Formats: sequence, structure tokens, C-alpha cells
Amino acid sequence: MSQFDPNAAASQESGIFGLNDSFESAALIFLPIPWEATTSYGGGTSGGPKAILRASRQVDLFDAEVLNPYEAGFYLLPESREIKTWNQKAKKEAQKIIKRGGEIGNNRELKKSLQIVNSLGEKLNQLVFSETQKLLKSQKRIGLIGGDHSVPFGALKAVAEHYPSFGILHFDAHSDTRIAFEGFTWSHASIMYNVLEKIPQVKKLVQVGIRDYCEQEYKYCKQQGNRVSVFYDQELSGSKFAGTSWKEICEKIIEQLPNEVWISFDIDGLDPRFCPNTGTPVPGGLDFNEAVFVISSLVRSGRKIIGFDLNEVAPSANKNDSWDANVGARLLYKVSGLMMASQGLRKLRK
Ligand SMILES: [Mn+2]
Repeated sequence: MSQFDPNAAASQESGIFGLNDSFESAALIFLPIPWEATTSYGGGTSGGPKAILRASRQVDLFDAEVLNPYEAGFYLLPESREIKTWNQKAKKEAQKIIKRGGEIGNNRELKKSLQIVNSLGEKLNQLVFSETQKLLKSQKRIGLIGGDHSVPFGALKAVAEHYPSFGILHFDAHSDTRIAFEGFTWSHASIMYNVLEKIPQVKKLVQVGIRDYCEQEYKYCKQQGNRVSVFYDQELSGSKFAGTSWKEICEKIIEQLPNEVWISFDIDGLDPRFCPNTGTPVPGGLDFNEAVFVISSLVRSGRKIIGFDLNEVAPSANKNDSWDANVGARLLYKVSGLMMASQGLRKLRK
């Protein structure tokens, strides 16, 4: 790191955020997951990690809140060829089913397609599980970059073996608690249902910004009692309109969480002006600074961020438009810095 100048422009060969860290020198490892098998509306999130890497070189390393976050060392692993191959295969089969709105009936061919998609989803989960396990064993901190929102399941499974009890802070426009959406067990729209049903170590799920959900999801979350707290977008707006400060609202959100927290950030939790190309944009949502303030409040409360995933960042088809990736890269840098601060690896300013 002796040659590294944080004020200089980054070269195109440099690592994420223009850093020259290696796997060994980095405290935080980003695991890219170019996967979007069950994307039901707009596609492109499998290009998220690459686009974020490109955009990250424009992010200034100075941070007003965390002192030199980059000094912890950040490193992005190369994309797995296996995942790319599986993604292409699964996507092709899934499209046949999505075209019919998930109605398979007794169609043999479609049944076979569904089986392929579900088993490739399982393979992905296995791979993410073992990669995460390896990273945790070598004392690395982990951040996942999707891909669609189905990608963190394997990572959360691995984290659950290290932390017998933890919470998830989930930013999203969608509840993601559908049961096998369109027949796909590992659908992006079912991630939190799968987590709640299959990972008992997740003692608490706190959802923020939710504004597009079906009755089944609404009821399911209610039935979970204390285990799930939902801060619906409309209620958050209502509180703000009635004069409650965002700071007070954040305190209410944070107090629901235990000491150890995984952050699952679907970029569409933000106002779509920050992610116009994401798969399923919904009007409303959080401002960039509001979301960062929630995470900053979490860290200032003394809670520890044990890992995170950032998903559904979809680059525009127009190569000159890097806006979605730009927002994704900046959010990634903020979350990473705050995570390092929460673990005592970096200091907060003042
Ligand atoms: Mn989601």
C-alpha cells in the first residue's frame, strides 16, 4: 500500500474503488454473483458486479463519516465461470415458464424446465455457501454483490453456522416472502421466505421501504409475530409527513434489531430515480441519504454489521449510461466503510 495515492485518479487496471489490494491484504472480500435466473420483469442484474467495478473507480475514497475506509483493504474476487454457465442455462429454462406466467399444468417439458431451474438454484446456493464458509474461516469479512435477490441464501446459511443468533436489516420495495414465486423454489421474490423457513438462526427480520407486496406476503409477515418487523414505505412517508424526524424513525427501526446484523440491500428499496434500470422498479422508496442514515444509525448504536449483500443493480443497456452502477458503487463504499467501523476495523470521524 506504500505506493497508493488515495487522491489520484484510478487506472483501469486497478481493483475495486481503484485500490491495489490483494486477497491477502484485504479485510473485506466482495463475492460477485452474476446470477439472475428467475428475473421476472427487466433483466440485466447479472451484469451488476462488473458494472459496479467499473463505476467504483470514480468513487472518491475520502469519506465524511468513516476515516479512510479503504485502509481496511477491499478486494473483489473474480467472477465464477461456473455461475455464469449455470445462470445462462437456468435463465433459458426459466423464461419458458415465465412466458406462461408460471402456469405449468401438466406440461411435461415445462416440468422438466422447472426442475432444471430449481436444481441449478440449489447448486448456486451450495457454491455460495462453501465460498462464504471458506472466507469466514480465513477471517475475512464478506460482502456479496448480485445478481438478483436470490443470491444471499447460501451466504446466510454459512453465516448462521458462525452466528447462532442474528438479525437481517432488509431494504427493498418488495417483501420477497412469496412461496416459490412462479414455481421457482429459489426465486428472487422468495428470498426472505426461504431464509425465515430454513435458517432458524435468523431471529429477526426488519424490512424497510416495502411498497409492493401481495396479501399472502402481508399475512405471512404478520403471522411471524415478533420475528418480522416491516416498516412499510407508506407508513415511513406518513410519519415524515406528520413531522417525525428521520432520526427518530431510524431509532425505531434500529431498536428492533439484535446486536449482530446482516444487511440485505435490494437497490429497488431506493427511489427508482437512483436505480431506473433495476428489474422491478416501484415508485416511492428511500432517498440515498436516508438509507445511508439508517445504516449509520445502526453502527452508531453499537451494533455490528456481520456481512451484507447488495443486489438488483442492473446496468443500462446504453453503454454511456452508468448511473445505476454509479449509485450501486457509492452505496457499496458507504456500507463497506460503515461495516468496517462497526467491527472496530476503522474509526468514525468525530
Ligand atoms: Mn428484493
